[in-house]
Amino acid sequence: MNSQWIKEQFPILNQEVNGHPLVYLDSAASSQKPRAVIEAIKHYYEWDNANVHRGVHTLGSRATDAYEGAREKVAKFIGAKRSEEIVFTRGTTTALNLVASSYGPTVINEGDEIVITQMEHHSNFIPWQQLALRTGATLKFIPLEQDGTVTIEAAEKTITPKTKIVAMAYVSNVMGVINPVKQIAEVAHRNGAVMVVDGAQSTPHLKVNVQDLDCDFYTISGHKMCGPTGIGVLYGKKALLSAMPPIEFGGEMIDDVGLYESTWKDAPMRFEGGTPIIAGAVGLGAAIDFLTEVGMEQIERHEKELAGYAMDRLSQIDGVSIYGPAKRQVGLVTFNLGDVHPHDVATVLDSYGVAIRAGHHCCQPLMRWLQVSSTARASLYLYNTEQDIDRLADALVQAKEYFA
Ligand code: C6P
Repeated sequence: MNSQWIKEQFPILNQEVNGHPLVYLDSAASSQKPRAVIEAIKHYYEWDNANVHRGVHTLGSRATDAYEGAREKVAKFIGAKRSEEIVFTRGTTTALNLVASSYGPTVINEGDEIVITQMEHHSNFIPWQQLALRTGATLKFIPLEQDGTVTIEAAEKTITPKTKIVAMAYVSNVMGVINPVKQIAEVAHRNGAVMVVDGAQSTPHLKVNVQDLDCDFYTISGHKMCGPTGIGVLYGKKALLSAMPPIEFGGEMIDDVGLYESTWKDAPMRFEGGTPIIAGAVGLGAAIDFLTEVGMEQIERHEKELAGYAMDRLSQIDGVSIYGPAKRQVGLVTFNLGDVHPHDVATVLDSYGVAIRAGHHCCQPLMRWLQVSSTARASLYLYNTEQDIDRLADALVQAKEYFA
């Protein structure tokens, strides 16, 4: 990877924060945007802006082509069989809630089981918890190993013929692990359950193929993969999406509206009522072009190497405790510095121009499992370099001295 060229593509990185060149290590919360994405959105608003699927005028057709073109790009990027399996949403949160609210009640009855893990982000936790509460189903957890990983053996023991839904993150936003979702999907299917994969943290960093994973649903947040905020994706197998009822009603999702009854378009349109997030989809399409040009395998390799370097540097600092397995699979390091509150650590780091996240990372059940209330987290992306890690380590040493 040409680090210099990549960094130059992200104008926001070329600035000083608190008198220091910015080091952005909070990409798991939201990634930065390359020039190509910013330009694509600008071009759309300057030349093509109109509503989609409605007007017959030229701008309407251009906007529709751009929007549907983005859907095709997403389908290809994640290896879906066809673009009708791609529903545009606001993000992973909306996508997971759509599955829980629409698909959930069609299969879950009292006594059934929904299986998740304790490492799930609240977006992949609360929708299932609430569905279980509404229906009288049992929420079960695949137990985590000591290092915070999930094993296929543990999944085998938890998933039973009563299980109707298994939901799990492909990549944890705290533990820095890749979960064996392909193998767990196989266990789910053997027991007659569907597999829902939260892809918020995997799609930006790994080459993903939903057909190879054989998951039934898969979710994406555009803003974590160089795209704009407000756009995401629910992938669903065609037969499942077509059998699901819509949960939002309005323009363009209908087939025929009668006085007392109505019928719906097929998926994905039935889930995209109202004016959709057109510029967001265009921006996501541009992000996919950019990531494809750089190469997902290259990005994955670069981040893994950098994560190893970050683990080496941080573990050499006395008083730093790192959570998750010793060997990093993805570019994410979650840690604490002695008993200093992570918000204080993040504030001192910010004064050196280093941006990290501190808090519970929307994973309170996992924090309980780790027996901490919050942590600091440095998360990497394709634009980070070893120098960025050195700056993080140096700032942490300063923070340590400051609090001592
Ligand atoms: N995690 C983080 O800093 P949305 O907000 O809908 O784009 O994504 C939600 C979400 C779902 N699953 C996982 C694994 C996630 O990491 C996230 C978002 C951010 O870790 C913001 S809380």
